[in-house]
Amino acid sequence: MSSLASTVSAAAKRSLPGTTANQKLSDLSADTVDVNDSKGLTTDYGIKISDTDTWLKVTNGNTVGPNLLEDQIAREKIHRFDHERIPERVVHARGTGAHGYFKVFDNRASKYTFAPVLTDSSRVTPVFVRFSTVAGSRGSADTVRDVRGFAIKFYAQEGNWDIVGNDIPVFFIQDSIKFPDIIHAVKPEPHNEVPQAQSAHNNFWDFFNLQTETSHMIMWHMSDRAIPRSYRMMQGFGVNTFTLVNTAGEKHFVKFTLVPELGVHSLVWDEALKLAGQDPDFHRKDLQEAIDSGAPPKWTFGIQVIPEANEHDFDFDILDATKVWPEELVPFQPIGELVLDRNVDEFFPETEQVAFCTSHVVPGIGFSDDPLLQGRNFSYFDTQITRLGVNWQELPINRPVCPVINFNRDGQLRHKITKGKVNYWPNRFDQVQPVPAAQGGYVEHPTNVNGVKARMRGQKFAEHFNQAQLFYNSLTESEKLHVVSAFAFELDHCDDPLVYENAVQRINQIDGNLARKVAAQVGGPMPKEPGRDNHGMKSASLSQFFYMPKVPTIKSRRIAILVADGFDASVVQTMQATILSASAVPFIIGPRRGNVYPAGESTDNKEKAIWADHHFEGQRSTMFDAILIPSGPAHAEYLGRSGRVIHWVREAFGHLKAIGAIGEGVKFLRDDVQLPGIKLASVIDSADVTVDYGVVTAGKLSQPNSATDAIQIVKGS
Ligand code: HDE
Repeated sequence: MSSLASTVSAAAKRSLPGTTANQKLSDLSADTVDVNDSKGLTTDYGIKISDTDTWLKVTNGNTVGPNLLEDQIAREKIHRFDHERIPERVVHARGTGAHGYFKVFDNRASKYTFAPVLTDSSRVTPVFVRFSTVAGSRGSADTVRDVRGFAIKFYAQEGNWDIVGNDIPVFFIQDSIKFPDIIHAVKPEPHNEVPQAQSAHNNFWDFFNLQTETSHMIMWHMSDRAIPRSYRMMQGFGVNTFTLVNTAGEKHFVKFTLVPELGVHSLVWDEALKLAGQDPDFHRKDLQEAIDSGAPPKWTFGIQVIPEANEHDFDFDILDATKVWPEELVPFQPIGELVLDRNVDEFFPETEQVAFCTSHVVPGIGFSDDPLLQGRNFSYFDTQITRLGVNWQELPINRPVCPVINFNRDGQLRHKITKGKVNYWPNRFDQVQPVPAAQGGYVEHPTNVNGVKARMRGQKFAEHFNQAQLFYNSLTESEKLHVVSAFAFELDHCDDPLVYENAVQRINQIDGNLARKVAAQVGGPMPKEPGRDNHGMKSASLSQFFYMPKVPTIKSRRIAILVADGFDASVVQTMQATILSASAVPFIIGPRRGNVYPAGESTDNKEKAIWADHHFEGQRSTMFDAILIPSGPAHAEYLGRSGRVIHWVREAFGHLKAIGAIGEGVKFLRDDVQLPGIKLASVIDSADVTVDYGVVTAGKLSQPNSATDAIQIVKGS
């Protein structure tokens, strides 16, 4: 057995750590090698390598001559390196992924579909999910203002089913033929390839001005939805209208939606901007850390369903991807849950090579005449050929867990070897497999189609503003303020007056007040009258506050405890224990990475020291969800002398984060940080807790190791 083969089988035998085993993971393990199992370095063709550091040369003992082309080992190494890159995705190039599973609660969806993946509760369907931004290149930052991709591959027993969704329920355009235009407009401008991963530039806003169907989506794009706190805290939407068919042959239109267990949360814009430089991998690391630390993200999976006969009952076209189906009209029905519980072993073969296609559906699920979906069904299949080659469906991450057999053959990098004398159908061996399936095959729902060929859109597609207003009206006041600031930021980055002046006019067609607030900042002409009346209607589920978990939770949140030598050990221990008991993650931030000593302990007493995970200059408040400052006179005095630590706390306050302090920590807040207008506990013996604007303070914990005060502090309640 070659050394490669032996390492493959050793990896295949090893159970995969920290995860629920599933059929897809076992399937992948057959192709997984572990460098730790290797018996030594080899070439790609299996011979052992004794020297990987020096190219073969000519020498006379004293001097060394030129490299020899003969060195097949060196040539192979360089040649493989030269060809490591493949084209990045033309959109959604920046992303990250994880494995998990999907399970339905019961068979409640069988009213609508016979697809077992949606109706059989005894099944656990393996999934792979890839999250992404849209506009940026593969190496761009995670926290930019953008739509987020939420693509799911379900490895079902009947074949792969892909939902290639986003975190926003609508899209910019109605007809897929406009996709190259909107993407060219948002991507870096052609003359200078600027800006990277930004919609804040002339071309994007020029397109918005001229293509009014973008009105609804632009409102979502300017909202907090476009700067999520975490991939784990986003909704997921299939966006397009699909169909479901039940055993009686009845057809329903359907939209697929996922709701995160942790609620929908966002960064604030200043934080997102800073994180893009301070930690460009913020979302990627967040997902990986949560899974590794045993906090697997979970979503409720639900459907909105409209019977075929009711297709035309709405004042919008249900096949128009720039429209939501308001939940007041079409309720959200939860049917299952999706959990991500395993990180990838290697990014490239899994996350980079995974390929999703909207045309991948299983029996019981079908398409609609949604003109965006119809074009997508062509595009995804097509684009994989540029990226991965024609045999991309054979790649381990893409292949289904059910049998695949057919007469598709050959092409570059074909892996599979199929036995048999014929590769066509019908053939003289007509009882030989693979014959077309007698049952269980994919059958299109018989749908009557007649008419003349024409380049046109449905009549109701002509309305572009009602739902843009509906979305804006449904936001809370703070969400609305963020929309104003987002427009103002973006248009400030457009230097062509034609662009920002026209943009103000276009916003005025959505909402007059909004347009005036934006105009006041960006220098556009101040509109005198609204461009159209606002209908005033709202839909509760459009605001992200609608998704606050019923029981508030800090699960998986990152909480920084700022310490310097002389901190109060019992307070810090209580804080740490309380954070962990709430399934959140405490980090000690100190003057140095290493031991920090509590009050009364000398540097000789290492057992009493606490280990600081990071130092104040090494991290920033942006990377944490809340900040705690324990008591301890010397420690608080040190914090008060450090401009960086004061900035940590002021910045966290500016980003609306919970801040908690005890004893001398409160004194530090009052005298050094000087939070304006905030009520703080007076730093005396009192255990009373003062809460003001997310700042929670107390003179001391109410009793030794009191957990309740600390819980209140970490929750910022
Ligand atoms: Fe995509 N889109 N898209 N898109 N899209 C791609 O396919 C396309 C649209 C979405 O993590 C590409 O494999 C067209 C809507 C995600 O690998 C490409 C149209 C939605 C991903 C493509 C749309 C999406 C893509 C590029 C308009 C939300 C990343 C690489 C008709 C429902 C998937 C690839 C991943 C990727 C085409 C519009 C989501 C070029 C033509 C609407 C999440 O095929």
